[in-house]
Amino acid sequence: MTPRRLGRPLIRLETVDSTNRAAAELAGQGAAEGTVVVAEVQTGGRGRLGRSWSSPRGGLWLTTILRPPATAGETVATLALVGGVAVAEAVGRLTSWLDQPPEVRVKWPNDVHLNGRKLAGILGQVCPPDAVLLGIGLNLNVSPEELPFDVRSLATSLGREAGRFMDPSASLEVLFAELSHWYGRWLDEGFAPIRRRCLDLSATIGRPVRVSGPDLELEGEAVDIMDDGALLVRTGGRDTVVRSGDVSVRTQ
Ligand code: BT5
Repeated sequence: MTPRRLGRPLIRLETVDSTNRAAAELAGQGAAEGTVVVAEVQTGGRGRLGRSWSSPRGGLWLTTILRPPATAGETVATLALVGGVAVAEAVGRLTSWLDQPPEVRVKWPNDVHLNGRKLAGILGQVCPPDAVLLGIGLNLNVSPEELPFDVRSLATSLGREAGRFMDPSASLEVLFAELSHWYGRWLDEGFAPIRRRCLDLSATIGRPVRVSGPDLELEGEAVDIMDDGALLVRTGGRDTVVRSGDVSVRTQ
């Protein structure tokens, strides 16, 4: 396997509207694969589908420029899961010293949850002609009180769950090591190993879920993650392939 080191060069900004927007500009100027933009504060952090991402001081807000061999829809979907697995593995390493490490889960299509609350979100975007921007927002030392009221009760931070201040530079290094590892595997072996790890770490597989997407609403059981990163949901005897949308686990 060819080792690939993501996270160099590292461009540190104090305040920016969105690291994905800043990275798009750099990618357009030919920035190399692995270049990362990281900001202390984002004033216009973006989520999916036009949603916003709250980015006060204390979080890791960053975008990595990737130049994969293709930039089709499934590339972005599977790379978002590469990001999810890498974040989850990094969080696992950063909390392994605790007597009772928090439960880390990947929640399809682009979240990482810690003890049932949203810790991180991933935003994969194609940047024509040949780049993919992998945005990661991780609440490192953000206290939920600093987040908007409607987000607060659903979110958590690593510092809060670990019960101590998390060192940003050390945390970034662990995150880049995991991202480099899982992106390298994605390039060399395809999505299969990431899919397997996603299934192990999944918050949804085998659980009753509600899916709301741009063009569908359904309830069923999440049964699998497909080769192209889609989620398979079973309702009665019927399977539906879900390519985008939000999934919530139903409590019965
Ligand atoms: C995401 O979107 O979860 C992807 C978020 C990606 C953010 C990173 S930060 C660096 C890079 N630059 C950017 O501009 N973006 C990326 P989505 O699945 O659409 O979730 C958005 C929803 O998450 C919002 O509507 C809120 O409900 C919730 N949310 C917003 N800020 C949050 C936070 N800090 N922590 C937890 N949940 C949050």
